Amino acid sequence: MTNTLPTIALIGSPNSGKTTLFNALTGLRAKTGNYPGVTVDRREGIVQVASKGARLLDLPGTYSLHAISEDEAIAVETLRGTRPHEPAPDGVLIVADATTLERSLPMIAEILLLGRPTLLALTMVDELKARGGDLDIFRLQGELGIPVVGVVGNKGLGIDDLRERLLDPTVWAKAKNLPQSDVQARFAWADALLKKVTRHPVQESGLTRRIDSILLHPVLGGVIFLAFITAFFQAIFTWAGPAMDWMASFMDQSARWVLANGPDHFLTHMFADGVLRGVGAVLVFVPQIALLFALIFFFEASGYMARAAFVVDRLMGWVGLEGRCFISLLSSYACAVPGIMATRSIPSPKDRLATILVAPFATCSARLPVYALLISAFIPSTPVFGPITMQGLTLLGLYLLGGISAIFFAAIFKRGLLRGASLPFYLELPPYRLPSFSSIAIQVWRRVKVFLSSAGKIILAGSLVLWFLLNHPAPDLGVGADGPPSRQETLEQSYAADIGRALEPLFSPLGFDWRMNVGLVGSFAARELMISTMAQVYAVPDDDENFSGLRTILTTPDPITGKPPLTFAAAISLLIFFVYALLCLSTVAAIKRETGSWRWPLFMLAYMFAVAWVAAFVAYRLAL
Ligand SMILES: Nc1nc2c(ncn2[C@@H]2O[C@H](COP(=O)(O)OP(=O)(O)OP(=O)(O)O)[C@@H](O)[C@H]2O)c(=O)[nH]1
Ligand SMILES: [Mg+2]
Repeated sequence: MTNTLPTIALIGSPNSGKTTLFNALTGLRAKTGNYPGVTVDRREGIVQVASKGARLLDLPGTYSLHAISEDEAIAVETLRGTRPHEPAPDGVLIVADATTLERSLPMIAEILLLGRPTLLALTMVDELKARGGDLDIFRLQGELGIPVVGVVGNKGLGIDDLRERLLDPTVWAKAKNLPQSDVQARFAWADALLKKVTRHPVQESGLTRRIDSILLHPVLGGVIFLAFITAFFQAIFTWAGPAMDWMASFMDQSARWVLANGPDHFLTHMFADGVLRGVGAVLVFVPQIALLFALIFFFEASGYMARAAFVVDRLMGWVGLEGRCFISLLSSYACAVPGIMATRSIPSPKDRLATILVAPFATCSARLPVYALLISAFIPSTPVFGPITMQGLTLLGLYLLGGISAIFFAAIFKRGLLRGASLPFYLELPPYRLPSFSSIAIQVWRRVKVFLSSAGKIILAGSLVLWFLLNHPAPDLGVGADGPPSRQETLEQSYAADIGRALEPLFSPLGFDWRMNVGLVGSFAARELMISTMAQVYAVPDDDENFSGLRTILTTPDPITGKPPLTFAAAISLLIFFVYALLCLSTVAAIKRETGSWRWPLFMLAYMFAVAWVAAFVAYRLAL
């Protein structure tokens, strides 16, 4: 049935509110944000009134029908119907920000000249009013010869009216008053039109100007940016701590309860150790990851993201990368996959590739559990400055190390492999907006769901495979052995131990023992498996009465050998290895998709592994 529905494409400048409108019309929850270039791919949904329906296509924003970057090309090709296997849309819904109509009119003229059924939605009419502006929408409708609807997408105002009109074929008119096709005439037409429909011009937002004079200040801006991210990482530690401790203790108690009360069957052990301890060790990080995303989304939705891109553009100028590369690196701090996709908005192909080549150095949320566990085990929570502790600073240091390394390697690539002049950097600065709690909550919940479902699949499967490899073959008791084999004996003779030992020549210079090697193998599927491996190999002896979380276990000396399972130097080495190594199949797949061949993903796997090995080796030697 969906194939027979008419298709309507949403076209408009970046940050004009297309995705917000798309969500309001279809009930979907595609990602929005208050900076240009949030949407970089097409997405479709169904808009319905009673029995009538249409397919709605949300597209990346574009300033004209002459695309200069990959994301713009997607929008323009979809509109023109030049994408393979995709006919041109039946109708066009132009989305224009009412407060900056003058900037949209030249493209509106271009779209009208295509001669397709077209409708115009004017968004942000609330901001227009608040800033003293007034437009004569009837007049605009008459002049353009197409229906025009004013909406407030994020509050749902005008949406029902727009939906009715979208689905009523009688309102779809072909534009009558076509502008001329040459560029000059189009601009003149736009000017004249704007004069006719403007009742009151919109005022500059005083608040935005005042905030910008501080946040974009040449010196103060940089200082505030640094203070902001320091507070950010401290918050991740401080605020998420109690919830995580509670979850950790809950998971551990459940595993004990199952072992104590379940039948003595291998399934009981598999469930307690593989599922509850293995997956549970990863689930503990849900509060922290939710908080990380909440802070990032707040950052994106408030409008500070675009300013930070400017502040960093000044610092990154010498690298030869523009501020937009920073936006995609910053998105990579949530997850490298959307970060790599966000490079589509970078106009220069060489800058784009250089950004892809370093994006996985940005500290994605999958590293957070590993960092948080090792930091809480090995770094004291000594206060350093007010609420800032040594632990928060170490976390910040690791995040910065990732970011600085990304910029450093990008500079190397831009000077060698990808030499070329940079295009000048421009980025439209959106007004500051107070993000709504519900929109942030919705997006955080969506990310947590992704995390949970990946925990549900890769991490559950990985933990179970690990459980099997760690507990088989059952140890050979030999003649005269007394009692069942100890947990230690089982582990030492397991298949996992064989695999881990086979890797010793490669990893023992970094201070890793076979257990950590097993975790590293698992990390190639998902970084979180490192935690789940540790939870299983260093598992609490079943008779241990007091709950002592994984972090205590890692640092408590073994009664027999007198050494803790993980030494300080090995922990530092592991942290550094995780900063650099490309350990993520989804990222490798995304790089292949975006660069179109296996060449770059293989190159990245190799060079990032080499960097990780050398850096971890140096860190290990220094820490010793
Ligand atoms: N005040 C107000 N804000 C809006 C309205 N519509 C959207 N916004 C906000 O404007 C920002 C941009 O919205 P998006 O829907 O992501 O814009 P977009 O056109 O999809 O942007 P790109 O995908 O980057 O091209 C978000 O912060 C929205 O919350 C509106 O009608 N009024
Ligand atoms: Mg969008």
